[in-house]
Amino acid sequence: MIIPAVTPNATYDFADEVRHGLSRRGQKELPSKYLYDEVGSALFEVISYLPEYGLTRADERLLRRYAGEIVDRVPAPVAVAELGSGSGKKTRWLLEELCRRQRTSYYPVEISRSALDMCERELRDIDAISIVGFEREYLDGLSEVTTYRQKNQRLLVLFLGSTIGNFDRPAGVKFLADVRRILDPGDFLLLGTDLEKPAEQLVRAYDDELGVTAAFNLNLLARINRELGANFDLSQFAHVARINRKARSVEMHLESRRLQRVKIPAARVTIEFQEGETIWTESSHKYSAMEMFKTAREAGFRCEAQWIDAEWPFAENLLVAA
Ligand code: AVI
Repeated sequence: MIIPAVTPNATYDFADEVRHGLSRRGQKELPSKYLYDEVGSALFEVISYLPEYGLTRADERLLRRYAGEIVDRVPAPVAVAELGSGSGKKTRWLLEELCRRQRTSYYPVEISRSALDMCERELRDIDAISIVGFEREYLDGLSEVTTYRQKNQRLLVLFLGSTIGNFDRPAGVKFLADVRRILDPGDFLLLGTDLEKPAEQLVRAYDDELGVTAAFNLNLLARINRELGANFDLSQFAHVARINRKARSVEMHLESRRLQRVKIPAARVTIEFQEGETIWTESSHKYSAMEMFKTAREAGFRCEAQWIDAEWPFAENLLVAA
């Protein structure tokens, strides 16, 4: 079952954020959450298979290998909420392990309806599972999930795939603290974080040879054309992946190849781009393994255990609400 979005004004919000992000003085920006429409979600799924981008496979390897250990640390009865479930494929390992021990309610929370549908199709064959998806922003969805939990049930919240890395560091801590406020003491958060790696490896991961990440990034302009009636000429923008050493992140930008003007009727603006000017569309922050212990404390959690992938440095951190 899927609880659909309650916001009838989704197109209006998109137009508003596009106008706001592109009319700024200085660096133009678009929120990375808009990368994930139906086409973007499908392209991200392809990215997860690219040899250059090992993040999703590392995440899945850890969950497959340590599902038993992770579940051992979370006393039953437990319900599972997942923030940004994506296709749900890597969550299967944890859910199967849990469902062998108890009947399990699983609550994926996603703003992308197509990802929720994909996730439900992927996981509904697991024995002893019930799935209720929420088409919501993460925190709104999680608050609603808590109204479904039974009295003695703990909540295990999954925030996998290093999606936390798409927030800047202070915003990441704030987000975790907001999650903590929704939870009860003793609830769990399993948090996936991509670890630091050499710059060249990161640039290759975010600017792959086949151009899938470039298409993923450019699709944001195509989406603005489709949904807001804009006239972006995609051939006049180039995908760029850059390292930001100070922020310890990789940034994705779309760089204008020439001086040009773009009309976005539903956002009631015309935007001028200088040659070489960029739109910043996403940051992926990378972490040290130790830093999560401190970050967890700052947000009101305790990091109880950590599992690290040897092939592609990535950590699964099990946090307990203090
Ligand atoms: C979803 N998120 C954690 C991915 C990342 O690595 O930041 C999105 C992505 N962007 C480009 N490639 C993948």
